Amino acid sequence: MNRRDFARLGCATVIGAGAGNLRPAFAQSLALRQVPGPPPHPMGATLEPNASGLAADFTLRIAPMLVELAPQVVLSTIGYNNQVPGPLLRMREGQHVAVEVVNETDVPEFVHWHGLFVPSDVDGTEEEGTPPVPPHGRRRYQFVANPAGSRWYHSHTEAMLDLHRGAYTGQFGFLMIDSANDPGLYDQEVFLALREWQPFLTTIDPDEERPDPSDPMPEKPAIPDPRPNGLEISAPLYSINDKMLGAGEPLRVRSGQRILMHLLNASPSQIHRIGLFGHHFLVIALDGNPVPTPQPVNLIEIAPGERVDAIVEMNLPGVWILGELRDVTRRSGMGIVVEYANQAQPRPQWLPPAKTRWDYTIFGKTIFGKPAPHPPPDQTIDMVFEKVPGGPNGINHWLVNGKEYPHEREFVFRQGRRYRLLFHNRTDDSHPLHMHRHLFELVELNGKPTAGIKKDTVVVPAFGRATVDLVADQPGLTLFHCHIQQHMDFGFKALFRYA
Ligand SMILES: [Cu+2]
Repeated sequence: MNRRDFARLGCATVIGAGAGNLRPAFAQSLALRQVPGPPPHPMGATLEPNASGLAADFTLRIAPMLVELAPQVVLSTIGYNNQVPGPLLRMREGQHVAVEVVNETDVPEFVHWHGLFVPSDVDGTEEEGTPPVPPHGRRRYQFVANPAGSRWYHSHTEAMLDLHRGAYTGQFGFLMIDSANDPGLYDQEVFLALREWQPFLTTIDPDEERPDPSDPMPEKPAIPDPRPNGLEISAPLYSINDKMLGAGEPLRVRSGQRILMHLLNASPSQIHRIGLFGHHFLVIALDGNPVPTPQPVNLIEIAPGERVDAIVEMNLPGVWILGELRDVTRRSGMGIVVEYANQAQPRPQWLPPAKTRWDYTIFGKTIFGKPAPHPPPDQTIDMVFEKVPGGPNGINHWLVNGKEYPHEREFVFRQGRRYRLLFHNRTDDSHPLHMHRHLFELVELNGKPTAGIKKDTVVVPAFGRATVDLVADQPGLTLFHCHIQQHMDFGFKALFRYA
């Protein structure tokens, strides 16, 4: 069975009832900030901060809901405030924020504030000791909004084999921390979350293109692992925000406009590549952090957990599809129509962008053509990642330095010290590695040096190597993991402690 057959199979299982009664959560609201103007309302029901001292600034209600991906394609999931993505939480840098979370489900939940510098007991993970939001209970998360940039929030609950929990649900949303220094050189601001739906287990690797054999693979073993691959997660349905390609409102633009796109991969499993024929994405920030050297690219690769902020200049009038490069993924929903004003021909066109490789290092800081130097680290920590193909239950299991989570005292930070982490990916998959509560700076990727790129999630390619620097300045338990939910659940995580 090929992937297209899977797509058909998946569609057949979708419940089709009730579509007529559902209001699309996005109703005509993708055209956002016109400059000058009020703050944007990309999620329809943006919650504005409340000035009162005692009331929460935001309230998130976790409850079962239906999401209408397209007419006759209605899924049952769990979401925040009955919308997918959840409400845009917009705040100012340095603002004290209280988020009241009400859990209307039967299971404990955790809300993680991805990319924020928050204490362990607020960060929203069981491993770091954050108390859960109890079933049919509530819990208030209070923190200072920091650092500025494109952040997001999502469920951090363990799912294991229950594909209706954690990142497999609709529990995710954008969280924007506005800096006072935002020059705002754009005409519209849009929020685009990439999503997979209806996950299922398969031995077919749903991953993006296979590694290019010409890629450096510094961690490739001399003798390949002969064990057959175990079960991984795939998906038959895709969307951008809550709509499959063609089912939602188009992104309406005018010639000459500059559109600021906030891209988020809120998917549980897959890396996605997005293109828009004839247009360039000027990448200005990665994971919400401004890059030293913004560069135009013709495609964006974005892994689960990552964000890319890019400005697209609208200079090729027509009706286009902004979408996933893989035909099956785009046709199964991952795309949005971009419509210039006054077009006679409304049929959207997809043409693949010129094929280029996504490379973080081109956005780095250079001095006389060379990457800026890094201060020497106080300590280097090697982290080796391995796969146990088809382990217990036929699921792949994952090892960090030879063992599955938990690790007792392997990873210890001392306050104020500078660490260099060397990620050795000895597996045939790419992994988006996420460090909680800290930012790190990319130092090297497969032997290619770079500087000045601050991220919280980095993709280490198959059999590849990445080096990052981090200053231990956020005391408290700190979770590190692969952002692919199944990998995290089956061993691919580690807890850093402060001495
Ligand atoms: Cu992984």
